[in-house]
Amino acid sequence: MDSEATRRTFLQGGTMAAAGLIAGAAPAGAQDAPAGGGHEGHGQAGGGPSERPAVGSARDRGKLVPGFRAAGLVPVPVEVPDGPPKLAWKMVNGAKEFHLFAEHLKREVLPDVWIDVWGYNGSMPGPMIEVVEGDKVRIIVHNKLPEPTIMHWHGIDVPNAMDGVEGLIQDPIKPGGTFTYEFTLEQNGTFFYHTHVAMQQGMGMVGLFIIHPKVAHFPPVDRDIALIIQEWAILPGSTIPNTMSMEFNLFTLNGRAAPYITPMVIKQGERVRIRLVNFSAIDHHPMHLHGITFWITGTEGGRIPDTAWIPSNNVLVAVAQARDVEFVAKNPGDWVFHCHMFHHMMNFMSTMVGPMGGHTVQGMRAGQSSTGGMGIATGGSALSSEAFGPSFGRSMGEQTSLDRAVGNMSGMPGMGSGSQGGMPGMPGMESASVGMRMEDARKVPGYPQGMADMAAEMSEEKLQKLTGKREARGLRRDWYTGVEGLMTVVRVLPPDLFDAITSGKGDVAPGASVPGAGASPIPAHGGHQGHPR
Ligand SMILES: [Cu+2]
Repeated sequence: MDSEATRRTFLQGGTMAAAGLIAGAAPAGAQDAPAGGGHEGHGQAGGGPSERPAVGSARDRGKLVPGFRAAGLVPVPVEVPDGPPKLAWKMVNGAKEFHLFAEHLKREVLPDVWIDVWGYNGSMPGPMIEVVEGDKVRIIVHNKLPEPTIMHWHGIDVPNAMDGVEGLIQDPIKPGGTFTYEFTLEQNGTFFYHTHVAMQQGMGMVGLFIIHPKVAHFPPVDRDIALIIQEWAILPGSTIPNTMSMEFNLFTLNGRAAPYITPMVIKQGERVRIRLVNFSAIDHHPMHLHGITFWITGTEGGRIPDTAWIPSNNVLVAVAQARDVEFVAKNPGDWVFHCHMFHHMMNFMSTMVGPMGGHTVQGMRAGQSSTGGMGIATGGSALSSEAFGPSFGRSMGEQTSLDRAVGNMSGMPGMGSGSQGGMPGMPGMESASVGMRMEDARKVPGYPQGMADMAAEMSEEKLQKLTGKREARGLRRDWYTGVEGLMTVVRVLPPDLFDAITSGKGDVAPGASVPGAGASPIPAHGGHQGHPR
């Protein structure tokens, strides 16, 4: 089948199906409408303008629909948002020779928030090794850490002596020492390298190892993007991950937490592959894409035959797994792509809005009773002065304080309508969300559900680091207030807007990339005007 024709038909069919949906849509607020209402008009046999491609067909949800690139070519290089350049190699004695240096470094996970990690060649995650099936590789690992380390090639079918398990296979690489790994690659897919020392993994010692086929898989993708998921316990007042913790308060993609993760800027109509690697200690991450159905096309075992692909918009990536997903970016807009675990959609998640008392300055209160230590409220609402946050157990209450208790989005207490910086319990203060007096709002069970967050205290300098990126041009002004934790943005842009944004030239109005929404309103709260577009 002619691929260009397929693509055209698919895009056209998609538009018409969307129009059909709008025509047949149920009215707003129709929660109690009879089942089946509002769904006629698409997907019916017999043709018609609103017909969707048949389930199981090549065009089904864009399954085998190429983007702009012709089939039969070499694969496109993999992009690693926020990652370092891929690892350079030299051809030496018939092998691509790489050098990896294991070392301590600092990583800026959020604007001006630096944590101490271990990685490779000055970066965490380490630089991507990107090679081609059939390559012979020689990777020399240098240990610049003060303790022994080792290297494992996750998912790659290496000879046993190259497998990198200390004791079982080889001696660990001593501090100051090196070890040479050498093997030939006889597979393709999304793999990764990592230390096999468990606690070192928790310090960040991982990197991508992408093996391309010699000819791109069909349908060819225009964009191939890789993301490593990690989780961290950065306890109050510390910059060093607590690798013993089994609770985590910071989640990163390629070593950055949202909203500092760089959005993916896609031209409408491109076929996109996103490769996900989960290098978390104990958590799976259900990665959910809004607005676009993708196909799950690969695992850490390589390519899945297309007969076994699964359509989804949520791919569960368990610990140590890789998942490749592919989609045709036909639906324009700014779409979040995020872990759907509630606690992973925040940074420095705290106990329930707990007035933790600014312990980042004063230190965590120790020696509490079990009631106080667990943060059990005995005196009224969650915002009462008696309700201290927990001092041990699940507490991670970084960034929380009495003065700025909550504010995960505009309209939460502590943010918006001039209430910023106010004390939530202050008599007469209004809740910005409903115009209710705070003492009345506090009577609503469960209120408030906001968590302290980074956005609430962003300085202009920090905002510049988020919004000053070329990839952020044309986003709504307050975009970062809804993009937190393990979350990034897939920006699907019509070609003219794509060109305007990626060129970096001229003005792009805030909100231009949200079709139909119009320009961003003037921000209601001060301090955010004038930040770059
Ligand atoms: Cu998660």
